[in-house]
Amino acid sequence: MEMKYIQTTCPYCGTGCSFNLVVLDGKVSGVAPYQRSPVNEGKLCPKGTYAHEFVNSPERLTKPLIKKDGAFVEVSWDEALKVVAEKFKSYKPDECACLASARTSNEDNYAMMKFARGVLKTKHIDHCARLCHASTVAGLANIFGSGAMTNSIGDIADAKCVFIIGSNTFENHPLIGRRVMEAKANGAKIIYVDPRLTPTGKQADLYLQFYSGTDVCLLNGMMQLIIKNGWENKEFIQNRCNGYDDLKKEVMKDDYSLENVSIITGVPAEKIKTAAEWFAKSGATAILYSMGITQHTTGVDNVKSCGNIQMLTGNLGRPGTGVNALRGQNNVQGACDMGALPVVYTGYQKVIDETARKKFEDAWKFPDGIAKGENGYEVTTLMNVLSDKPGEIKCLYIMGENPMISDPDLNHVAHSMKNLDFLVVQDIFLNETAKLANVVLPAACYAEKNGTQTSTERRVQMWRKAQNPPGEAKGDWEIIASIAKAMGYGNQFAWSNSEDVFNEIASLTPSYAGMTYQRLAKPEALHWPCPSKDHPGTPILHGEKFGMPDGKGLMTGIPFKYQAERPDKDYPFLLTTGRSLWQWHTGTMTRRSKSLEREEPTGWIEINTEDAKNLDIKNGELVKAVSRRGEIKITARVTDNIKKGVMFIPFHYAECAANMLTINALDPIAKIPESKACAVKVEKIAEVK
Ligand SMILES: Nc1nc2c(c(=O)[nH]1)N[C@H]1C(S)=C(S)[C@@H](COP(=O)(O)OP(=O)(O)OC[C@H]3O[C@@H](n4cnc5c(=O)[nH]c(N)nc54)[C@H](O)[C@@H]3O)O[C@H]1N2
Ligand SMILES: Nc1nc2c(c(=O)[nH]1)N[C@H]1C(S)=C(S)[C@@H](COP(=O)(O)OP(=O)(O)OC[C@H]3O[C@@H](n4cnc5c(=O)[nH]c(N)nc54)[C@H](O)[C@@H]3O)O[C@H]1N2
Ligand code: SF4
Ligand SMILES: [Mo]
Repeated sequence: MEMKYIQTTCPYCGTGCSFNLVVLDGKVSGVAPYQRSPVNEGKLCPKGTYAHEFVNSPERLTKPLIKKDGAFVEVSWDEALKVVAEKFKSYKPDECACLASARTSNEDNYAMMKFARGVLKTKHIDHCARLCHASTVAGLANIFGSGAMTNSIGDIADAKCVFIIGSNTFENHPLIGRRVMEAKANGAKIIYVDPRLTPTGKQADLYLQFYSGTDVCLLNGMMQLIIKNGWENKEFIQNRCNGYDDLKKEVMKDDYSLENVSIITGVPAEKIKTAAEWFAKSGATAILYSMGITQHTTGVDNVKSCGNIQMLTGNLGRPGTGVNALRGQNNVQGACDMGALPVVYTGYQKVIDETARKKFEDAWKFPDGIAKGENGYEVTTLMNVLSDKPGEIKCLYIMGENPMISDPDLNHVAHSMKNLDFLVVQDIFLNETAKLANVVLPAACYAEKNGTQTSTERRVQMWRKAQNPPGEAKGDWEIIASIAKAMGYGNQFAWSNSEDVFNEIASLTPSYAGMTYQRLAKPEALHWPCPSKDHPGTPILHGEKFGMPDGKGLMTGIPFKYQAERPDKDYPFLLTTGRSLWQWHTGTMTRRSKSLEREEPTGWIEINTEDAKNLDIKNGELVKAVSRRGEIKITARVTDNIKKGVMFIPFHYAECAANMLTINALDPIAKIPESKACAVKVEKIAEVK
């Protein structure tokens, strides 16, 4: 028997842990620690520990599939490519749209971006970052000039106060959670703000249990207290920020008096006071936030408020401080960096900037030009256009996404998808979206390809091939290149390996320009920006100045607004949604991983004990949860850990899909849906006698 260890990085979350894949006789069969990564030092959470289990699942896609008379039939690659190429060629430029994937490598996303803009000549390309950190990208770029996590994971341990708002760090970024515990062991105070007392909250020194969607109100209230007590960092404000007067005018309003804020958020006044004092006086406060902040119609406002309070207290540009937006998927940072967004090419070079457009057009050398320099549709807008203006978009090419479970208001998504003329899905499993496709293309998973991915701390790390893909599955960029070739654009996609793709990326992307596979192969890899071959990379952003034209951060007054749909007489509860430690999104991988699936094999709705009593609902009982958009049957989990009036459903489970209930209401700037707040009612299911 031949055994080898192949060092690679985790395919799940944006923390970017490394491990070894154990390969027995050419097949991935286990995970073993890799001690030298500074990110996780050999430690892993359960998903990393069992990241081998889905790889050789018998349900992996192994052959291209074409739907004929309503049923899928296996076909050869030649036939599949011919059908796809002919169909793609039949559409006008902006009649096609592409969804790239935060699950796949930078090389795969770059290839998809080049394919969309160069081959299909469409301006419509986006991916799941829209459902995730679109508010961060828009919000932080607006105030700091760069839309990424400001600090590195390691230096969270240096914080004197860690303020966690809307992030269940211990379950969703466990190896970042480890740094929070290090900070605590070093004497830092941990403040936790969430409607649910999660495992993260249970480690906190101070817990603020509040109503979903009242983040801006709470932060404005804290800022008022900070200013009233003279705890603001006057020097930082003076030297490094613009807009203080604007901020002050808003937060000093009576609306944000301690009394009002306490009523609106549901947090006792004393706790808000303590939070403001610890926050402002610690010497180094790090904010950690994630979906509780971003997934709102006020997502951008929430993000900017986190920036405001950090500028007010001077907690930026030093170790242990920062606005740390914890990016979710393994490579969501990279997919954004690669320009898999409707407004930018790689490295956030704007499509509406003619110089940038010309740069890519000249470098790519498509004989018939590339897409016009116009912004395309976000995935959420795309779903609305498909539904409301049938015929405008005819064709969709999806790589590694499952909107039929992950997008809000699934009845609406299903209606949108029906209006497509042609759908191609490229995935490792036949997910719920693939079932609707005309053509399904089998892709290689992380363990079967070389490539790079960029973690939440902007660290660009390697994936290394450990086994061959099952059957005839192929790497994503290779599939994209084959389609391009079948459409007559072979020259533009003539890469012979993933390193070729990466070198092309580096040549067109200033923040990646100094990176090579050789440099990235080191255990610590490199953080972008890394503009030249001798540059050491940049773990902390905004040390001396911000990325704004005048180098100053922008403070803005943010008025508090409620969510789009508030509880009322008919739908009296606030529903929020999120994740479980054991499952990953739409479950394609974790539900095929037996060690993970057995821990949480189906979904549940968390109901506060008092609410359950009033509704006459018992723990473990099957109930009906209903919103204005749909209903599901789901098991009740009665608990004191959730705020009265608020309910929670993890969105992983197709059989009781949270997104049947959620609302397709969008932040006006980021176009992110309000997955964290809508109104529901819950009913007992009458017993059948
Ligand atoms: N195990 C596991 N880990 C994951 C993932 C997974 O699917 N499973 N997904 C990854 C991805 S892509 C992402 S984006 C991250 C997400 O990571 P998180 O953001 O940590 O995940 P969520 O559970 O969606 O939401 C976090 C918390 O927000 C709280 N919350 C709800 N409403 C509000 C609100 O209005 N305000 C505030 N402040 N908080 C609120 C919820 O109660 C929840 O505890 O996790 C990544 N890690
Ligand atoms: N209600 C509610 N809805 C939410 C959220 C929420 O908190 N609440 N969170 C949102 C967030 S933050 C996110 S990020 C999205 C996630 O939404 P999605 O990205 O749609 O969810 P995933 O299940 O991660 O889907 C990824 C797909 O990629 C496939 N895949 C994995 N590896 C590869 C590969 O190498 N190649 C290819 N081609 N395919 C691959 C998987 O099999 C899977 O089908 O969900 C969003 N939806
Ligand atoms: S913390 Fe994230 S990257 Fe690390 S092992 Fe767990 S899922 Fe993988
Ligand atoms: Mo995400």
